[in-house]
Amino acid sequence: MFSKILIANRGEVAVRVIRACKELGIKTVAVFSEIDAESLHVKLADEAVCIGKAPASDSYLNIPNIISAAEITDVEAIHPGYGFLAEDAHFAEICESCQIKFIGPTPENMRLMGDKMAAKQVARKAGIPIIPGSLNVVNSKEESLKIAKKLKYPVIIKAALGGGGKGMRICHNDIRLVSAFLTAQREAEAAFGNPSVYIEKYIEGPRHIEFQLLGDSHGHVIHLGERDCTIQRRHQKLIEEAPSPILNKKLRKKMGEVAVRCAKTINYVNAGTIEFLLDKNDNFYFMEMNTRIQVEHPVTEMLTGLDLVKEQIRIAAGEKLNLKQDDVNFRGSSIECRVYAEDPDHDFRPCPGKITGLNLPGGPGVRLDTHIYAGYEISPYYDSMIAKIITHGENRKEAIAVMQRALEEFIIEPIKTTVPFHKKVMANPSFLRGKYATDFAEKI
Ligand code: MV4
Repeated sequence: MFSKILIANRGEVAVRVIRACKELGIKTVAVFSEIDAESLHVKLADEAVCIGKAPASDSYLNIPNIISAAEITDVEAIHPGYGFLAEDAHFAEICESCQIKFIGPTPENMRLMGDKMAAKQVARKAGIPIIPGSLNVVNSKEESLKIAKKLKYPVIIKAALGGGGKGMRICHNDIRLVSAFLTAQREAEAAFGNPSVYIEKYIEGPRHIEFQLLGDSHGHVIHLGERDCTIQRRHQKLIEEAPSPILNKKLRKKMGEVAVRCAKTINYVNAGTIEFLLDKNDNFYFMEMNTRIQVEHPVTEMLTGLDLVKEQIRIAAGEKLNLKQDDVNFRGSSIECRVYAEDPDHDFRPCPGKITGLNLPGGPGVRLDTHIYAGYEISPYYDSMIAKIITHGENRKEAIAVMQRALEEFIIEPIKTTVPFHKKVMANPSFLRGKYATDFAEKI
């Protein structure tokens, strides 16, 4: 096992990884930007190294500075968290070439799944249904019109290196398609440095269901069930829950099996997630694979009693999974509400500032993953997510009741947050019945 790990991240996920390390008896090194000097992850780690100025490109994305910090502090491994360099195959390669273990999938795993069209073909070969669409990059508007004609409207344009909804465009007719095609190319170029886009049939009113996977370096892969992440706004997830209120046993078994098979065909190592779209007729389709620990991983941890970050570290250290598929137990129901520092009265724009008053929820069935504290100043430089409230109950109704109670306890001054939105959702009849689709958050 490693004796010292560097955490190449900030915020709640850096705190989360430090907690796992402490429990495993591993020393921790935090890295931080100049503006993050007073951050919780810096205070909790055994050592901390400043890696540059506030803009992420100068610090949390600055590979030479992070590798220098790792060399100076003599760590054996780097945990990238999520976001920043977590899915950067090049960074993982540099780590390995410096004899530092990257705690995550192989560079090959990341590169393959980062190419969304290549990923679809892998999934198809593993027996997962894929959404009908172009098999290759679409290079001209003429070609896009031809493909749309074959698929029939509505269609969706996606960036080849995209994911997470960035640069996506839904089109209902030829006129819109031509302009959307050119905009999508430009957006893809700006966001990913590559203008390649592809086209798919647009699935209307779907659910987003993802399966959590763990693979070790000895060829064993298991799944830890699904999370329903349908409630999103502008491709930002707001609420996740498990088990999904709309999956039956048979469908769950089938989706879990194909997800495992897909991961096995690419010799997938470490924690990963396969995202599916589920349509109104219970048809499921492969959407993409995320090659990292995800924000919403605590939902699965509450349900299974496992610690996914510890599993990641053990896998990276070369240990075998000490769990077989049948050993995974699922108990009750779990929900996560993401708290963003955003102002709902001003189109959900980020609401940074100093926290003068704070009460965080607790008590039975409540888990709080956060880096905030009274007196902390929320920076405008990074993601505006400031906390995750995760609740557990013996069933969905109880998990919701615990969440309603926890949301009442969450008090933060003078910051505007998504807490009022979550309170509204937890009292919404459609949500309570488990009946909602991807347009739910925009309509409520
Ligand atoms: C889709 C889709 C419908 N049809 N693809 C959104 C995030 C990214 N991973 C892909 N996304 C979608 N892809 C086809 N062919 C609908 C979405 C989508 C969505 C998916 C899950 C949750 C919320 C969503 C909101 C808008 C669009």
